Amino acid sequence: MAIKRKVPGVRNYDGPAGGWGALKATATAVREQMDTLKAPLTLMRTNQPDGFDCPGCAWPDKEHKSTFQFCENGAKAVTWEATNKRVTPEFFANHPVSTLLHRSDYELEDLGRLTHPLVYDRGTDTYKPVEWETAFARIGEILRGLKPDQVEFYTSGRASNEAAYLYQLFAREYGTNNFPDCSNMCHEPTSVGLPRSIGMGKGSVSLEDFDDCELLLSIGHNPGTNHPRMMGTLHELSRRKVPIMVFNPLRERALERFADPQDMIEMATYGSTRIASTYLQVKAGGDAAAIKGVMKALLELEASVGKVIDYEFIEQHTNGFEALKADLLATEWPAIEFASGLLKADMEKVAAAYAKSNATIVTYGMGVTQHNEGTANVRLICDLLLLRGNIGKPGAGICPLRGHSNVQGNRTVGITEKPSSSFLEKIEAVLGFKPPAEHGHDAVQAMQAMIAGDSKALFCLGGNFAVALPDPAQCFPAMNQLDLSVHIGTKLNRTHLLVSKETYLFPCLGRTELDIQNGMRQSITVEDSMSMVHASAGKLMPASEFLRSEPAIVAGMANATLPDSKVPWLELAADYDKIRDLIEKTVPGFEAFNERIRVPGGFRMPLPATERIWMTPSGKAEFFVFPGLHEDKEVDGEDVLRLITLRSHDQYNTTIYALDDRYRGVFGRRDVLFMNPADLESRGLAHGDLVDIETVTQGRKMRYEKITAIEYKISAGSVGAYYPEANQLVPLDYIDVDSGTPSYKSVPVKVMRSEVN
Ligand SMILES: Nc1nc2c(c(=O)[nH]1)N[C@H]1C(S)=C(S)[C@@H](COP(=O)(O)OP(=O)(O)OC[C@H]3O[C@@H](n4cnc5c(=O)[nH]c(N)nc54)[C@H](O)[C@@H]3O)O[C@H]1N2
Ligand SMILES: Nc1nc2c(c(=O)[nH]1)N[C@H]1C(S)=C(S)[C@@H](COP(=O)(O)OP(=O)(O)OC[C@H]3O[C@@H](n4cnc5c(=O)[nH]c(N)nc54)[C@H](O)[C@@H]3O)O[C@H]1N2
Ligand SMILES: [Mo]
Repeated sequence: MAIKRKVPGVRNYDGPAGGWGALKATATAVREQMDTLKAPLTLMRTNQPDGFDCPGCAWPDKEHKSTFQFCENGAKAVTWEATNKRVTPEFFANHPVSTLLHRSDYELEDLGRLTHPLVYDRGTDTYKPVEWETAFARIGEILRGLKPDQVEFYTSGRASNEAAYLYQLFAREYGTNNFPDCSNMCHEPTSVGLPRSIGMGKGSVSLEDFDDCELLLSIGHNPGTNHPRMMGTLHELSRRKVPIMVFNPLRERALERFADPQDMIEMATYGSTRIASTYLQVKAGGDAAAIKGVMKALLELEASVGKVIDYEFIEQHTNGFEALKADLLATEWPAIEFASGLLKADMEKVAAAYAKSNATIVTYGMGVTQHNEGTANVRLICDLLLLRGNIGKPGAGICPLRGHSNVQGNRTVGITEKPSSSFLEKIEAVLGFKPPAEHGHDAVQAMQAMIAGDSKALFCLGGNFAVALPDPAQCFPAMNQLDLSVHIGTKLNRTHLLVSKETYLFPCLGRTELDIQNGMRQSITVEDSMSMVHASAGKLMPASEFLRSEPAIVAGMANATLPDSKVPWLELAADYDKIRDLIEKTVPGFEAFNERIRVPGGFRMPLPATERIWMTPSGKAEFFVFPGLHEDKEVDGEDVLRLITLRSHDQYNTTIYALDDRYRGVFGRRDVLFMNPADLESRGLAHGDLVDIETVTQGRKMRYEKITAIEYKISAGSVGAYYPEANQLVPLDYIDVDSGTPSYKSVPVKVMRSEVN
């Protein structure tokens, strides 16, 4: 075999995930962003009972206990916000927007925290400071001249419950349900699929369930990077000898081996713990076939040894088992093997472990949801769990790993383009205005309406809307056509620079910062992945004296827009307890809200399925028959590969902290394409060759040119590249029809050698 060529910035990573490398990376993040004296205290306050909630991820903490939970990527999220760097009006005066657009996403956010409210000045092509009230008045004036359904209200899941609640009230009193949100690009298949199967749109497990669980199936998520606090739980499970079976096209180091920085002995001895007991490298989009295979093997086990299917549970609690069984029996093994990329023996092994386990948890992430059949995938996972009564019993259940730290809470308090009639009725009864009933736009629909010129204004409560969406070639110009765009953010990003006829950029307080309103320190609330609602209160001095809180900015805009409003906007923004009182009166599950968040750890939202109460139309959990074996629309052509777009270890969505992806062995660069050796070879390519990627679409040509192909442990037929760069290959209408979520994990592409000139 030929010796593998050396590729700059690409090398093997042999160590475990976590360990001393994680401590070193944390130290670097701190040194580059913060005053080293201030940093330790700030990090110690993360996720403490009286401190702030980590903005890094939505994994819960055990009773918000007081031992400091070390987490590398949590530390990056905190230091990124608590940075000493500032991007000031002087900077903006000297840097026209058109020149800033040449900077990378990494360079833009690295400029530091925004300090002043800004308005775009077309004459000089610069952002200039503006008075808050002047800006609000002008925004109100423009909005009063537009039809409400021409305006889009985007939310990124970092916003607090209080900010999100006021925001939806503002949009609804103004007259629209246009609520594109980051969830529409993320876990919408969970929010749509779970209610159909188990009668609620949220996960059913609590952190304590992991203590009783006997088998964990991890499908399509990368916790070492994206849910780092989950690694402590996985580490404990492995030490308890609980089998952890992973389905993932890529070999993710943290799912193989992890050294827990909390574990002194492991650290001192350079030891590590195996995580996955079985690692199944499915094809991208092969999970549906794989899960069907596991269920088919389970039926075969039932036929041979018996006592595998929980008939009592099925009889009492479910509908549709016979149809599922018939479908599984009719599906042939060779087709399952082909579509999943796994062997029958692999799926039988999982089925055997599953049959043995008295309590099984399935955790899943974007590898499941971001496919053409994302919603159906979620339902298939429910099928698997229902077959053995694994919902509504201790140690078992379904565990979607949410993205942003409060994305679940945003949905709970009303950020949805399809509100229920009971919620709207409550709003009318309590607030005294009639909110619109007609459904609004989700994220892709909002952008499509902007491209068509139908939508004229866009509000962004956080996030990086245009960059997070697919197809920048279409989305970026659409931003420029708008009459108005208004951004509430902490740091500068590309969406802010895609200016409209009038554009405002409002700097807000972050999670870590003191929020004083009317002389009183305020706290906000968030809901984690396991439906625990708790308070969070920042402690740091704000990045600038001109910042306002998100609730204050939203209330200010609403107050200036709606002269006859029924809502006492400024009173609410002056005391968040009053916002929580309104949430309590209009959203179920928030009884005694203000009292219960004063208890450390907060409280859990009601989750009927955990008590085997099924809020489906039939009153039972519903089995679902996944149509066929393919998660993604098939396309012709033998040399078609499936492109997975994913996150590096040094990024938070579109925020790039640094250019390394340590566990995958990539350093100082992001322009690589992970490929299986066989796929390289069959194209006459070698590790390190420059390639072009082209999307196989009927429409316009989409190409990503001159990217370096590297050999990687990824399943044959699947290739991987980093998001957001690879969004130029994802068509905007390439979605899961049920949920509207883009299929970012399965773009059909061809890979060819670049023409070097
Ligand atoms: N540090 C950090 N933390 C984060 C984020 C971040 O960017 N950085 N983002 C936050 C957000 S918003 C979210 S949604 C979550 C995202 O967390 P994840 O769900 O972990 O997201 P991805 O990085 O997109 O990784 C998806 C994983 O799925 C695998 N995969 C891809 N396609 C398939 C498939 O077809 N089948 C299977 N079985 N696996 C597949 C990939 O190899 C990868 O390991 O993390 C949140 N937390
Ligand atoms: N190709 C591809 N595309 C994807 C994905 C993928 O896997 N592949 N994943 C999708 C997913 S899961 C998601 S969730 C979306 C993410 O989409 P978004 O949520 O829109 O994007 P983020 O990158 O998280 O937003 C970063 C910006 O948020 C702002 N920000 C940070 N903290 C705060 C705060 O406290 N308050 C306010 N107001 N603003 C703040 C900063 O200005 C920062 O620039 O991207 C989606 N896009
Ligand atoms: Mo997400």
